Amino acid sequence: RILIIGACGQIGSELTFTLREKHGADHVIASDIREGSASLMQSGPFEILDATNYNALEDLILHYDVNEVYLMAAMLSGTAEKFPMKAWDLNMNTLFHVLNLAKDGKINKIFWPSSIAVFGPSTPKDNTPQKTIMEPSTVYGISKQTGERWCEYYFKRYGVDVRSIRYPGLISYKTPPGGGTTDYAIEIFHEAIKEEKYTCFLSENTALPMMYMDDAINATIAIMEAPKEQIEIRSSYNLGGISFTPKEISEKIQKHIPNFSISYDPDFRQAIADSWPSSINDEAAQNHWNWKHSFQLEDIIETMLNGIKQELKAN
Ligand code: VAH
Repeated sequence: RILIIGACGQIGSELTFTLREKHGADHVIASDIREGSASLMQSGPFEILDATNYNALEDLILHYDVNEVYLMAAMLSGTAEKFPMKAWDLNMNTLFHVLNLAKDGKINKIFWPSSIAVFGPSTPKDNTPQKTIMEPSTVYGISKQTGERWCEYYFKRYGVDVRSIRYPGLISYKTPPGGGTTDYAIEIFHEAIKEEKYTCFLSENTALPMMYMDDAINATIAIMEAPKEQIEIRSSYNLGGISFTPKEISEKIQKHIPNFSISYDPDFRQAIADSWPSSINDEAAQNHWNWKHSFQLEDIIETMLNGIKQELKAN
């Protein structure tokens, strides 16, 4: 069986639905520190789990005969700057627990998300290579860089089959944004529909790597289903997608919502965004496990606007 840790989160919730469709609801155990949406809770087995508690996690793994774990619980960049030690504890100890359970033979495959946040101000910003200088300047980025080192160590030393992707900013309408710096690209759609205006917490020319959630979910499943020998990189794979600025996306939204206006009031997250790349080279993922993203910016805009309007009608 599959266990998803952090199943109520931005990626975790959509991953849960997709894996349940693919493998059957009862094959996928969803878990989180708190309950999720009604649709998630009704879609299959759910367990409240504090994944920093090793014994609770081990009990769940053994009780449900879990052999594959997707560790999607983490504190994201914005919130992690407010609670550095809590972020370190959550992001690192959950990873150590899952890696050690695999080392002890209780799990045989792990997915662990890294992020373009592993890159820092000294990293080349455009078309950032898979292998390059990485001096992350955020708590979240440091935890992801360290996590990548441990994943590679557990693979090389103990043969743990852990696979990882450096996600760019992810955009979706099915779950609310969760404390990320890239989440302006989600908020802007909700505000454009509700208020026809948005105050952006990043400056207008802040280019960041972004991807629609469906592409990210497809990449996650593709890397997990690839034959072991194709996963040549056991730290984490760059995943590129597209790149845009708040100015570019707001101009495209205005084509759909002519009265939409945007203003800019950069906050502490501007420094986080400035430390990250503008675009990512993901040739390694393309070459090793046939990765290819499909959503372009226009597709993202249409999907988000239609999706939010449908959700508003449904509720
Ligand atoms: C964040 N959405 O903003 C996450 C992600 C690359 C950004 O890691 O923290």
